[in-house]
Order: sequence, then structure tokens, then C-alpha cells
Amino acid sequence: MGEALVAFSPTDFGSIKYAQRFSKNVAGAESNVAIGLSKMGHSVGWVSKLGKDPLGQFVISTIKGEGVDVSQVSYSNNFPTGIYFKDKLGFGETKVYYYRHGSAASRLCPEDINEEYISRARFMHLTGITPALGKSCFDAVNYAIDMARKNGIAISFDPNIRLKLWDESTAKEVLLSLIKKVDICLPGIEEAKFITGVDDPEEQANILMALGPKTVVIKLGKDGAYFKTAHQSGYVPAYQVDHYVDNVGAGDGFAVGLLSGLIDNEDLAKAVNRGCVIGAYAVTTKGDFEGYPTRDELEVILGDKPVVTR
Ligand code: KDG
Repeated sequence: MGEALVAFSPTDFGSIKYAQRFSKNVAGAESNVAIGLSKMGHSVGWVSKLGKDPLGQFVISTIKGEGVDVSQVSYSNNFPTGIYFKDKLGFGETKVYYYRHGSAASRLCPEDINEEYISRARFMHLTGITPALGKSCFDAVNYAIDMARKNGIAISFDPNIRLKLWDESTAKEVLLSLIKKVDICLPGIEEAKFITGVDDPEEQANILMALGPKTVVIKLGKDGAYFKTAHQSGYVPAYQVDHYVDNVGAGDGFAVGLLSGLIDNEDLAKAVNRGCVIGAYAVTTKGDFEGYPTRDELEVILGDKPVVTR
């Protein structure tokens, strides 16, 4: 559950201040995860709200076209589909400018959540972006968590801290309150540092687990990932790709791999490795999810299947 946006990126190198031409892609942390899981062949649904406008039609046809069930998406006549711009800075980083305040998805509320629909899932994936969008979204996230817990659905949570959307102290307080109620917590190392106040991933995982989650996976970027449960822990190295375009969407790709591995009943280290591989492929394209492999492609990448191109 969460907001999808239309992302505009300059087609030429340089700042959006000077750009004349833009490409347009669908983005959004949670819809990225939904699309990635669908590409892996899993059955997945996305709960959200869009404006009844052409950009909303673009978003819905893209997400539906990727095989995600969109029956739980509603449309607003009064509020638009949110957008953002990616600004490629000279030193290779991507900065984003959001135009999502007052968007249709920022009006998501508990009434948009259908308990019966949720009760059919195996996992519910949420991020710290949604509660940052406004009070009704915060209520919707808490309601979704309550419904998932009531129905025995495992909740995965990526803090996805976006300090352009809320202030640090509110972010910390709300994220801590949510982490206490989830099963799997998937922060990046900098996010884990923001939440726990310590630098070391093993210490970070201990602190997060003491709050409630049974599984913690800290994403370490070029150093891979560290995972921990009550019974096991370990490091998984990063997967190397030879082509870098844009890192937005990599964390969501990691969540795709991890959840996909768990749905396939892989052991945790293998699922984390799948996360590292899909996260790495995310950086090879301009769009967030376009680089995520399909299941067949993943099998080739992992060496389980030969490549047949003709
Ligand atoms: O994780 C990728 C997202 O950050 C991007 O698609 C846009 O959802 C988005 C956000 O709020 O930053």
C-alpha cells in the first residue's frame, strides 16, 4: 500500500533547471515492490489512490500492465496524481523534487482498506513514506497493520526515510512506533543509524529486534546486506553490475528479492542474496523498476538456467 507518482527525468545530462526534454516513468516505493514481485511471477495487489486525470491513467495502465492487481485502487475527482522530478547532479547523485502535497494518495485513509482482501495475502509491504504523507495516511498505515496482524499476515517494513516529507523528530517517533508492530524491518544502514543512533549494522539489528521485528535486514549498499533473526545472522556480499544509471528504486528491488525468496520458502541468506541481485539490477536503468529482472532472467543471472537469445 502506498503512493505511486509520475517521475520526470531530464533526457540529457544536467540539471532540470536547464533541461528541455524529460522522460516519464511510473515510480513509488510500494508500487515498485508490487511490480517487482509480479515480474517474479508472484500474485500481488497494490492498494492506493490516484487522481482521475491522465497521469493517473498512465500510472494505472503501467502497474496493471505489469500484472499487479489494482482492484483496491480508488480515484479522486478533487485531488491529482502526484509527480516528482529527478535532478541528476554533477557528482552523480540524484536529487528529487516532489509535487505531491495534496495528491490523491495523500488522502488515503482507513476506509480505503478492505480487510477481506488483506486477509488473503501472505505478506503486507509498507514503507515509512506513507505515514509521512499526512494524518489520514498515518491512520491508514496503522489500520493496515492492525488488519494484517489480526489476520496473521506477516508485515515487511522499509523505513524509506524521506526528510523532504517530514521533520526529523516526527519521522523518528513515528517510525519507531511502526517498527514495534512489524515482522520484517528493512532499513538502509544510514536509516538504521538515524533510528538507532549507532553505526554498526550488528548493533543496529540488535536494537531494532529488541523493538519487535523477528527479522531485520540492514542494506549496506556496495557492501551487500546484514541479516539477523533470533536463530541466525550473517553478511551477504553485494552483487556487481557493470552499468550504473540511477540508484533510485534499488532498495525496493532489494525488498522484492527478499520477499520473493521468502514466498518461495528459500532460507533467509538466499532470500537476502536475491534481494542484493534485484537491488543491483535496479541501478542499471533510469526508471525505478524497469531494471528488475523477471523470474526467468533471475534464474539466468543466478546461473540456474542457460541463456537462449535466439
Ligand atoms: O524508492 C523509490 C522511491 O523513492 C521513488 O520511486 C519515489 O516513492 C517515492 C518517494 O516517495 O520517494
